[in-house]
Amino acid sequence: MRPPLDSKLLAEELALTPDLTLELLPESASTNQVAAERAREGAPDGLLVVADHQTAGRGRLDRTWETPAGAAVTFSLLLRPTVPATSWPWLPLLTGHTVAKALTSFGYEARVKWPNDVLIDGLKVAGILVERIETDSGPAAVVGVGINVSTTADELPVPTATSLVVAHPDLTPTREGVLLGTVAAVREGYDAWQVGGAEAAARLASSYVSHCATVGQDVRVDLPGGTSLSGRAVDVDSDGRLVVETPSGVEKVGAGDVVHVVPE
Ligand code: BT5
Repeated sequence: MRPPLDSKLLAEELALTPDLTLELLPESASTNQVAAERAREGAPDGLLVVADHQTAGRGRLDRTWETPAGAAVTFSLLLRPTVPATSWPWLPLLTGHTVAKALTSFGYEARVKWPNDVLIDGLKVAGILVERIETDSGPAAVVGVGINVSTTADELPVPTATSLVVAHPDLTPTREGVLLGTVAAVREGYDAWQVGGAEAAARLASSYVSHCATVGQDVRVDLPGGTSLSGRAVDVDSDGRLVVETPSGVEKVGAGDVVHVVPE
């Protein structure tokens, strides 16, 4: 049995960050679901819902996120963005980018697969699900992040997954350290983007593109309805769409329109 998260340590560390409020749950079906409920009840920006064990984690398109008890970091950060609606598609990309940055600061070579999977050695170590929730006080964003920390190779749910311990057994960050470091990176990246206007948006876009594993790759993009397009991913445009050069011309795909992006 793995130890539970150190609630005292988390409370103490987060008390130093006045723009975050911790709700630590020993067990939860989905932190995104809890954060969405809190948003509808009027919870303010900065609520951080953490599950020590998440039992029915959600992915995109009704997919699931599976993590054994005590092995992962699973949290949702409630934000109330004031950026124009056209900038919202950047929020999941920003999250993946800043999670990768946090993991890099711990010593891992983490990269983002467009739009927001975080990879180490080409395998998925973290998944992100950003949901827009309509509330009485305006739209809220629930930024959900799951990171495989001490999950062993046998416990990984799919062959395309990895964990921090599998990727680099010599580095042994704690779940508390990964959680605090990641949340701080997301919050900091978000705050800079949220208040920084066009200049911050351009800086984020160029930093994202230079750290994105997908740009420069030959890919097949699977679209809803069973169709797909193949070509070279060459850029991410100002709306966060992946720009793909196909034999029949340039196509731009938004994250919401994509089922899978597969390297070819
Ligand atoms: C995601 O979806 O990757 C988003 C995952 C978000 C999870 C967080 S945890 C906290 C918060 N609360 C929630 O309920 N969710 C968020 P998607 O891109 O659809 O990828 C899902 C796919 O990843 C699955 O179909 C599996 O193939 C794979 N997968 C499932 N569990 C995984 C894991 N632990 N590690 C790596 N891959 C996994």
